[in-house]
Amino acid sequence: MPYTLNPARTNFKRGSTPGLTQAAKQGPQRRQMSTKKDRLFAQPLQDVPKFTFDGQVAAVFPDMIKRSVPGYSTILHMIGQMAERYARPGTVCYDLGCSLGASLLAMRGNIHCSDVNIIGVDNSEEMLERCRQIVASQPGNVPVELKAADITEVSLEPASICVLNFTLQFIAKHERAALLDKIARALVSGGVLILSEKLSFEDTEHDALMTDLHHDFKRMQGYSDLEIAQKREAIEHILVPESLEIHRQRLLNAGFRSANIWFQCFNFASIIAFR
Ligand code: GEK
Repeated sequence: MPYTLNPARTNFKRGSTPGLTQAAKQGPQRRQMSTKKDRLFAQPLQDVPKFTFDGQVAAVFPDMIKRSVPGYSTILHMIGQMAERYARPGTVCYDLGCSLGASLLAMRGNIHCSDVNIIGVDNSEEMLERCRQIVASQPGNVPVELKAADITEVSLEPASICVLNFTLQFIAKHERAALLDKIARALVSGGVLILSEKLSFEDTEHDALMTDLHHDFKRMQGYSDLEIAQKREAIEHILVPESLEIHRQRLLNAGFRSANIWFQCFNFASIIAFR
């Protein structure tokens, strides 16, 4: 069942909402920082379970993604900036694989044109439940609808912006082209896809260096070697990165007129593709 938020309920002035925690009053970034620290892989595990977006992950997700993905906060800010530029009246702005709604909140805070709807889609009920609470606690003028659905199955309305912020990497490789074809068909002329992904590199030496630098980044963020190793094992075959060349070719095949990198830090990058 999709969760539909009544815009009238979320259309309040910043700081004027009774009953919210101080962190909630200070905006999405501040509130998310107040969530639990990610210690999910801190203790030695006999059998490292396969990674899933369950309740435990949802509870620590803002801390986990911020300390695991270099540039994550910058990308969110820039998604807001791009939403301001590319959102069009009479269209939808999609956040596909929205998790706790960080990208859709970045869009909502920066869309100034009228008659725009934001739709967030995620197939983790636990993620979406927290997302619903966070979105309802934040001020905003643009209506937000949250759908519990598989993004490979959901049908898309005419859209000016689609965001896949580190989501495509979790979709089975053989389903990625069909998903991008569907997004390309939904986007209006001049519409954009923002596709952020962990990348692999054909040059094995460079690939190893980027992996090393990423692990250094995680150490600097306070993760231990054990946490890094166990998370890596848990996520193997679940998060499947591909090369920039493969991403670009697939986007061009789907009908995007261009697809170029606008952000990269080590093996994490974001592409902007135009219809
Ligand atoms: C952010 N975009 O913070 N259908 C729907 N959702 C899916 C599917 C699927 N088939 N597969 C995975 N997901 C967010 C971060 S996280 C990235 C996105 C990360 C969802 C999954 O439940 C999770 O919430 C999200 O995609 C990936 O800007 O954890 O590295």
